[in-house]
Amino acid sequence: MNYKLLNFKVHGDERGSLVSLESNKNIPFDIKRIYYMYDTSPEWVRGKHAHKKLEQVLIAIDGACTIVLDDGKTRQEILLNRPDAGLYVPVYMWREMKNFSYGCKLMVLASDLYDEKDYIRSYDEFLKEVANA
Ligand code: T46
Repeated sequence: MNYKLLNFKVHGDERGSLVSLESNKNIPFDIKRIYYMYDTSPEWVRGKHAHKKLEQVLIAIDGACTIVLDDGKTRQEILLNRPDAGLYVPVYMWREMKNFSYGCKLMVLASDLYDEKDYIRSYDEFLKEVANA
C-alpha cells in the first residue's frame, strides 16, 4: 500500500518539544487547508470515504486513534499515538478513523480546499473506480 509513515524532527529542550511542518519539505505537498477533530470518543467511527485528488497527512497531536486504510485490495490498521508522527494518505485510499481515545485531537493537513465533489462516499463506487484506474 502506498501510504507513508512520516517521523517529524522534534526540537526539544527543557522547555518542551516543538515540531515544525512545512509544505514540500517534511509534508509532501503544498498545504492548502488544516482542520482538526476533537471531543471524539471510542464508540464513533469517522471517515468512510476516499478522495479523488486530495492528499492528506493525519497527526494525532494528542491522544490516540486507529486509521483504517483500504486501497481496494488490502486493508490495514495504523495506530496514531504520537505528535511527532504523521500518516500520509494518498489519493484513492478508503479511510476510516476509529478507537479515538477520550481527548484525542487529530489534526489533518490537506493538499486542497474543501470540495465535497472530491469525495467518494460509497465503498462499492470506490471499488469500481479503483478497478477501472
Ligand atoms: C478525511 C478525514 C480524515 C467542512 O466544511 N470543511 C472541511 O474542511 C471538512 C474536513 C469538513 N467540513 C464539514 C463537512 C461535514 O459537514 O464538516 C462536516 C464533517 O465532515 P466529515 O463528515 O467529512 O468528517 P470526517 O471526519 O468523516 O472526514 C474528515 C474529512 O472530511 C476527510 O476529507 O479524509 O477527515
